[in-house]
Amino acid sequence: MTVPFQTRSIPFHGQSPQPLHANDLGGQRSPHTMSDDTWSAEEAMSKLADALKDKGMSIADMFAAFDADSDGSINGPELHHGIRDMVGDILSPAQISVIIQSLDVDEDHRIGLEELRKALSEEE
Ligand SMILES: [Ca+2]
Ligand SMILES: [Ca+2]
Repeated sequence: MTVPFQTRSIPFHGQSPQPLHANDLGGQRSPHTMSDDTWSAEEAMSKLADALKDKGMSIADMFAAFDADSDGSINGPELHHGIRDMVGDILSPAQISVIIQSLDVDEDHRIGLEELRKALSEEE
C-alpha cells in the first residue's frame, strides 16, 4: 500500500546547534579548569561519583584503586593520585585535606571504605 504523502522531507526538529557530546560534558568541562576560588569538596566528590558510573566501578573497586598500599585506608597522597587518575584533576594538598576532613567521620585523617561509601552514596 502506498502512502500519498511521503513525509521524508520533513525537516529535523531536533536540529541542535551543538553536538550531543558537548552537552554530555557539561557537568565536567575541561579537567584542568578547577581553581581554588570555585572549587568545592562536593564538586570533587560528585566528579568521582560520575567517574565511578562512567567506568562501571563499584565503590569498593574505586577504594581498592585509591588504596595504593592496601592498608585499608586512603591517605592524602593516595587520594591525590586517585583523583588524578580517576577524573584527571590535580588537586592541591589543601583541597585534598578539605575532602578528607569532609569525609572523615572517625577523624583518623584517612578515608576508610565505609567513609567513602557513605560520601559517594549520598550523591545519589
Ligand atoms: Ca592506603
Ligand atoms: Ca576516617
